[in-house]
Amino acid sequence: MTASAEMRLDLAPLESGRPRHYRSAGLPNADFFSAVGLFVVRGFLDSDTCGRLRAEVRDAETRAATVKLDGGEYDVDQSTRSTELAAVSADGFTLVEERLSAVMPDVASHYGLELSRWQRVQFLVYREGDFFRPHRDRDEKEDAPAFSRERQVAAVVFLNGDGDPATADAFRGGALTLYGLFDRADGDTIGFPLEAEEGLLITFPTDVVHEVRPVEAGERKTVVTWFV
Ligand SMILES: O=C(O)CCC(=O)C(=O)O
Repeated sequence: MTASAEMRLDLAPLESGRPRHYRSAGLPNADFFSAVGLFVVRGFLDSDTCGRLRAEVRDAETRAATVKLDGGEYDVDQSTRSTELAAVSADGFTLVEERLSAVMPDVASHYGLELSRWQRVQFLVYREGDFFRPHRDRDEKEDAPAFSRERQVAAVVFLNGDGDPATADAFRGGALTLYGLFDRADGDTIGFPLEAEEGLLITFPTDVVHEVRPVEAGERKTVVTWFV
Protein backbone atom coordinates (compact mmCIF):
# COMPACT_ATOMS: atom_id res chain seq x y z
CA MET A 1 0.00 0.00 0.00
CA THR A 2 1.36 3.45 -0.86
CA ALA A 3 1.89 6.10 1.80
CA SER A 4 -0.93 8.24 0.40
CA ALA A 5 -3.34 5.29 0.44
CA GLU A 6 -2.45 4.75 4.09
CA MET A 7 -3.28 8.36 4.84
CA ARG A 8 -6.67 7.97 3.23
CA LEU A 9 -7.37 4.86 5.29
CA ASP A 10 -6.38 6.52 8.51
CA LEU A 11 -8.51 9.63 8.45
CA ALA A 12 -12.13 10.16 7.55
CA PRO A 13 -13.64 13.48 6.42
CA LEU A 14 -13.98 16.07 9.14
CA GLU A 15 -17.75 15.68 9.28
CA SER A 16 -18.18 16.05 13.01
CA GLY A 17 -15.32 18.46 13.50
CA ARG A 18 -12.74 15.81 14.24
CA PRO A 19 -11.40 12.91 12.20
CA ARG A 20 -12.35 9.33 12.99
CA HIS A 21 -9.35 7.08 13.15
CA TYR A 22 -9.66 3.94 11.10
CA ARG A 23 -6.47 2.36 12.29
CA SER A 24 -4.73 2.10 15.63
CA ALA A 25 -2.03 -0.58 15.85
CA GLY A 26 -1.43 -0.65 12.08
CA LEU A 27 -4.40 -2.64 10.76
CA PRO A 28 -7.79 -1.22 9.71
CA ASN A 29 -10.06 -1.43 12.74
CA ALA A 30 -13.80 -1.89 13.36
CA ASP A 31 -14.53 1.76 12.43
CA PHE A 32 -13.06 1.21 8.98
CA PHE A 33 -15.20 -1.86 8.27
CA SER A 34 -18.27 -0.03 9.58
CA ALA A 35 -17.50 2.91 7.29
CA VAL A 36 -17.38 0.63 4.24
CA GLY A 37 -20.85 -0.69 5.04
CA LEU A 38 -20.51 -3.72 7.29
CA PHE A 39 -22.49 -4.16 10.50
CA VAL A 40 -20.07 -4.29 13.44
CA VAL A 41 -20.60 -4.04 17.19
CA ARG A 42 -17.78 -3.33 19.62
CA GLY A 43 -18.29 -4.97 23.03
CA PHE A 44 -20.89 -7.37 21.60
CA LEU A 45 -19.64 -9.71 24.33
CA ASP A 46 -18.38 -8.04 27.50
CA SER A 47 -14.91 -8.75 28.83
CA ASP A 48 -16.08 -11.11 31.61
CA THR A 49 -18.06 -13.19 29.14
CA CYS A 50 -15.11 -13.33 26.73
CA GLY A 51 -12.83 -14.45 29.59
CA ARG A 52 -15.27 -17.16 30.61
CA LEU A 53 -15.67 -18.42 27.05
CA ARG A 54 -11.91 -18.36 26.46
CA ALA A 55 -11.47 -20.56 29.52
CA GLU A 56 -14.12 -22.94 28.19
CA VAL A 57 -12.44 -23.12 24.79
CA ARG A 58 -9.05 -23.69 26.44
CA ASP A 59 -10.37 -26.60 28.51
CA ALA A 60 -12.72 -28.11 25.91
CA GLU A 61 -12.10 -31.12 23.73
CA THR A 62 -11.26 -30.02 20.21
CA ARG A 63 -11.32 -31.58 16.77
CA ALA A 64 -10.12 -30.40 13.37
CA ALA A 65 -12.65 -28.22 11.53
CA THR A 66 -13.79 -29.35 8.10
CA VAL A 67 -13.84 -27.52 4.80
CA LYS A 68 -15.53 -28.01 1.42
CA LEU A 69 -13.31 -30.12 -0.84
CA ASP A 70 -13.13 -29.85 -4.65
CA GLY A 71 -15.69 -32.64 -5.06
CA GLY A 72 -18.19 -30.69 -2.93
CA GLU A 73 -17.96 -32.91 0.15
CA TYR A 74 -16.84 -31.59 3.57
CA ASP A 75 -13.80 -33.05 5.31
CA VAL A 76 -10.63 -32.06 7.10
CA ASP A 77 -8.03 -30.59 4.72
CA GLN A 78 -5.31 -28.91 6.69
CA SER A 79 -3.68 -27.40 3.62
CA THR A 80 -6.80 -25.21 3.23
CA ARG A 81 -7.97 -24.85 6.80
CA SER A 82 -5.96 -25.51 9.92
CA THR A 83 -8.42 -24.73 12.72
CA GLU A 84 -9.84 -26.57 15.72
CA LEU A 85 -13.49 -26.66 16.79
CA ALA A 86 -14.00 -26.59 20.56
CA ALA A 87 -16.87 -28.43 22.26
CA VAL A 88 -17.89 -25.88 24.93
CA SER A 89 -20.73 -26.34 27.43
CA ALA A 90 -24.40 -25.69 26.75
CA ASP A 91 -24.09 -22.57 28.97
CA GLY A 92 -21.34 -21.29 26.68
CA PHE A 93 -23.67 -21.58 23.69
CA THR A 94 -26.48 -19.84 25.60
CA LEU A 95 -24.29 -16.85 26.45
CA VAL A 96 -23.61 -16.23 22.76
CA GLU A 97 -27.10 -17.10 21.51
CA GLU A 98 -28.81 -14.60 23.82
CA ARG A 99 -26.71 -11.87 22.24
CA LEU A 100 -27.30 -13.17 18.68
CA SER A 101 -31.03 -13.13 19.30
CA ALA A 102 -30.88 -9.51 20.46
CA VAL A 103 -28.80 -8.34 17.49
CA MET A 104 -30.48 -10.30 14.66
CA PRO A 105 -33.15 -7.63 13.92
CA ASP A 106 -30.44 -4.96 13.57
CA VAL A 107 -28.37 -7.17 11.27
CA ALA A 108 -31.46 -7.87 9.13
CA SER A 109 -32.39 -4.21 8.83
CA HIS A 110 -28.78 -3.16 8.14
CA TYR A 111 -28.48 -5.49 5.14
CA GLY A 112 -32.15 -5.20 4.09
CA LEU A 113 -32.69 -8.94 4.52
CA GLU A 114 -35.21 -11.16 6.24
CA LEU A 115 -33.35 -13.29 8.75
CA SER A 116 -35.11 -15.92 10.81
CA ARG A 117 -32.39 -17.77 12.75
CA TRP A 118 -28.73 -18.59 12.86
CA GLN A 119 -26.91 -21.83 12.25
CA ARG A 120 -25.18 -23.92 14.91
CA VAL A 121 -22.61 -21.67 16.57
CA GLN A 122 -18.97 -22.77 16.26
CA PHE A 123 -16.24 -22.01 18.79
CA LEU A 124 -12.92 -21.92 16.94
CA VAL A 125 -9.34 -21.94 18.12
CA TYR A 126 -6.38 -21.17 15.90
CA ARG A 127 -3.03 -22.07 17.40
CA GLU A 128 0.36 -20.84 16.20
CA GLY A 129 0.61 -21.43 12.43
CA ASP A 130 -3.12 -22.07 11.99
CA PHE A 131 -5.05 -20.34 9.17
CA PHE A 132 -8.05 -20.56 6.87
CA ARG A 133 -7.34 -19.84 3.21
CA PRO A 134 -9.56 -17.45 1.18
CA HIS A 135 -13.10 -18.76 0.75
CA ARG A 136 -16.77 -17.82 0.61
CA ASP A 137 -19.24 -19.12 3.18
CA ARG A 138 -22.11 -19.71 0.74
CA ASP A 139 -22.22 -22.07 -2.21
CA GLU A 140 -25.15 -21.22 -4.48
CA LYS A 141 -24.83 -24.24 -6.78
CA GLU A 142 -27.99 -26.33 -7.01
CA ASP A 143 -26.24 -29.44 -5.77
CA ALA A 144 -24.62 -27.65 -2.82
CA PRO A 145 -25.82 -28.67 0.65
CA ALA A 146 -28.85 -26.68 1.89
CA PHE A 147 -26.93 -25.36 4.90
CA SER A 148 -24.44 -23.67 2.59
CA ARG A 149 -27.01 -22.31 0.11
CA GLU A 150 -29.16 -20.74 2.84
CA ARG A 151 -26.42 -18.73 4.55
CA GLN A 152 -27.01 -14.99 4.18
CA VAL A 153 -24.79 -13.14 6.64
CA ALA A 154 -21.64 -14.41 8.34
CA ALA A 155 -20.94 -13.36 11.93
CA VAL A 156 -17.57 -13.57 13.68
CA VAL A 157 -17.10 -12.65 17.35
CA PHE A 158 -13.60 -12.23 18.77
CA LEU A 159 -13.02 -13.75 22.21
CA ASN A 160 -9.57 -12.17 22.27
CA GLY A 161 -7.75 -9.57 20.24
CA ASP A 162 -4.48 -8.52 18.67
CA GLY A 163 -1.76 -8.06 21.27
CA ASP A 164 1.27 -9.53 22.94
CA PRO A 165 0.54 -13.09 24.11
CA ALA A 166 3.37 -12.78 26.64
CA THR A 167 1.42 -10.19 28.62
CA ALA A 168 -2.25 -10.87 27.79
CA ASP A 169 -4.55 -13.56 26.39
CA ALA A 170 -4.02 -12.15 22.91
CA PHE A 171 -2.50 -13.17 19.60
CA ARG A 172 -0.35 -11.84 16.79
CA GLY A 173 -1.05 -12.42 13.10
CA GLY A 174 -4.26 -14.33 12.35
CA ALA A 175 -5.97 -11.32 10.79
CA LEU A 176 -9.47 -11.85 9.43
CA THR A 177 -9.00 -10.38 5.96
CA LEU A 178 -11.90 -9.42 3.70
CA TYR A 179 -11.70 -9.07 -0.10
CA GLY A 180 -13.79 -7.28 -2.71
CA LEU A 181 -15.05 -4.54 -0.42
CA PHE A 182 -14.65 -1.90 -3.11
CA ASP A 183 -16.37 -1.95 -6.46
CA ARG A 184 -13.38 -1.75 -8.77
CA ALA A 185 -11.89 -4.07 -11.35
CA ASP A 186 -9.12 -5.37 -9.10
CA GLY A 187 -11.24 -5.24 -5.92
CA ASP A 188 -11.28 -9.00 -5.49
CA THR A 189 -7.50 -9.08 -5.17
CA ILE A 190 -7.30 -6.42 -2.46
CA GLY A 191 -7.72 -7.74 1.07
CA PHE A 192 -8.27 -5.61 4.15
CA PRO A 193 -7.11 -7.20 7.42
CA LEU A 194 -9.15 -6.37 10.52
CA GLU A 195 -7.55 -5.43 13.80
CA ALA A 196 -9.14 -7.93 16.22
CA GLU A 197 -10.60 -6.64 19.48
CA GLU A 198 -11.93 -8.67 22.40
CA GLY A 199 -15.73 -8.81 22.25
CA LEU A 200 -16.04 -7.39 18.71
CA LEU A 201 -18.75 -8.69 16.36
CA ILE A 202 -18.18 -8.26 12.64
CA THR A 203 -20.75 -9.40 10.06
CA PHE A 204 -20.55 -9.57 6.28
CA PRO A 205 -22.60 -10.98 3.40
CA THR A 206 -21.69 -14.61 2.75
CA ASP A 207 -20.50 -13.91 -0.79
CA VAL A 208 -17.58 -11.87 0.58
CA VAL A 209 -14.29 -13.73 0.12
CA HIS A 210 -12.33 -13.83 3.36
CA GLU A 211 -9.44 -15.60 5.01
CA VAL A 212 -7.75 -15.97 8.36
CA ARG A 213 -4.06 -15.31 7.96
CA PRO A 214 -1.59 -17.56 9.81
CA VAL A 215 -1.39 -16.98 13.54
CA GLU A 216 2.12 -15.90 14.45
CA ALA A 217 1.92 -16.19 18.24
CA GLY A 218 -0.66 -16.97 20.90
CA GLU A 219 -4.07 -18.58 20.46
CA ARG A 220 -6.79 -16.87 18.46
CA LYS A 221 -10.31 -17.66 19.66
CA THR A 222 -13.47 -16.76 17.76
CA VAL A 223 -17.13 -17.70 17.65
CA VAL A 224 -18.74 -17.94 14.22
CA THR A 225 -22.21 -18.49 12.85
CA TRP A 226 -24.36 -17.62 9.86
CA PHE A 227 -27.71 -15.86 9.84
CA VAL A 228 -30.23 -17.46 7.47
O1 LIG B 1 -12.44 -17.31 12.69
C1 LIG B 1 -12.69 -16.42 11.88
O2 LIG B 1 -12.32 -15.27 12.05
C2 LIG B 1 -13.43 -16.71 10.59
C3 LIG B 1 -13.70 -18.15 10.32
C4 LIG B 1 -14.20 -18.37 8.92
O3 LIG B 1 -13.76 -17.75 7.98
C5 LIG B 1 -15.26 -19.33 8.66
O4 LIG B 1 -15.61 -20.11 9.58
O5 LIG B 1 -15.77 -19.34 7.52
